[in-house]
Amino acid sequence: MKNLLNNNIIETHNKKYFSSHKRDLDVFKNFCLKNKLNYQGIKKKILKFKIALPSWGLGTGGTRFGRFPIDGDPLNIFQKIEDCSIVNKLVGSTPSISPHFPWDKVTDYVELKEYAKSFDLNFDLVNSNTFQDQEGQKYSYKFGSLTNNDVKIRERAIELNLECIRIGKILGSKGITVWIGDGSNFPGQANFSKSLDLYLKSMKKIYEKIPKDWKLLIEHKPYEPSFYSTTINDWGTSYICAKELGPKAKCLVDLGHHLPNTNIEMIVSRLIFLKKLGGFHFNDSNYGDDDLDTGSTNPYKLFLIFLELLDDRNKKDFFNLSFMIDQSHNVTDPIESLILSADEILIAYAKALFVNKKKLQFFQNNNDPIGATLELKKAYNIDVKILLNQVRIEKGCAIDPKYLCIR
Ligand code: PSV
Ligand code: MN
Repeated sequence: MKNLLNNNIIETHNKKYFSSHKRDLDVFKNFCLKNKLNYQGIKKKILKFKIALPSWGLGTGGTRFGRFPIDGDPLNIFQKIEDCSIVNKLVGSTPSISPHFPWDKVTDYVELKEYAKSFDLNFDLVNSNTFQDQEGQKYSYKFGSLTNNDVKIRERAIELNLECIRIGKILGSKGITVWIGDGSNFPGQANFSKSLDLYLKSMKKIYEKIPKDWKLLIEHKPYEPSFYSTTINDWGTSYICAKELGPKAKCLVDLGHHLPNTNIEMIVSRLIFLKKLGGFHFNDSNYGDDDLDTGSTNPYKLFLIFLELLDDRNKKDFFNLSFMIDQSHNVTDPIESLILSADEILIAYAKALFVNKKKLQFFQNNNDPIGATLELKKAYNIDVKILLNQVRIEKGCAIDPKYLCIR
């Protein structure tokens, strides 16, 4: 397997921290024993947990007000794969990459798959971009894609999604995420029902071509680029469409795609209840799709989301969900941001695994809000860092890659 990391960087780093880690691990194991916490069982689940990296997250992000590229920005999908391999070598929980087309278009997809494989990486869900025009594009998406009034433009957008499916099959992907920016910017500009009807008609044509073992994920978002109305604006609309399309269609929750203070954990619970939760785009948000790094501002919410994901109703499906990071790195080195974000996701997951469900249910059944909330805090306040360090050691990764980001 190819390795782009500087010689011995992991070994040197691990040597430095290994003896203190061993001491801390003993203390942590004793703590688990004393408190009847299932250390081995929880470690096993964390070892199994995988997060996909977004190909577009490896380049420096930006806003419409500007972009500040850094040295070493990857120029193409091959270089993005190389950067993903560095992240995964260090953290061990991100073995796949989610490509976006046409951004990541190449001439030979077999070669692309092989290139990823040479770094022990594979391809996660494919994504279609019908929210931007590409150079020389005959039909414009300015007034929408799958819901455009013009049948030729709708057909073009459908065709791009079908092309993504064809590419995804070669890459070994098992699904596609469809996010469209369609909507309107002025009251009266669009007929809401007509847009939704056109969306469903277009999506049915895409759904027909979804392979048996694939999933089609619908991603909702309340606004941007459409600022007055968006066709697939919320989880309810996403659910209605997924239900109408069929069993292979599910809903994807991008954490940033909600209005401020939305109870996202409850949305997660609803979609689990309705058997339509398909996947996640992790990031953090203060206002709305501001693409902050995962867990950077609201780690407790992330923990509450994982708690819902660990609901008994989701037991069978948990590991079939597609977990992915989707954030824009405007002021940081994307590699460092992704390392930290992967860690934050595992921290939230581990803490949620430590919640004593039986006790929680007891407090719930006895109408004891303080008891219930303290039970959550008890788990949330456990320092799971040592456990995650141990997981990384067992995977041959860096004990704590965060320290490599500190200068
Ligand atoms: C839209 O804001 C989004 O979250 C969708 O997932 C896109 O595919 C992605 O960002 C890239 O722009
Ligand atoms: Mn997203």
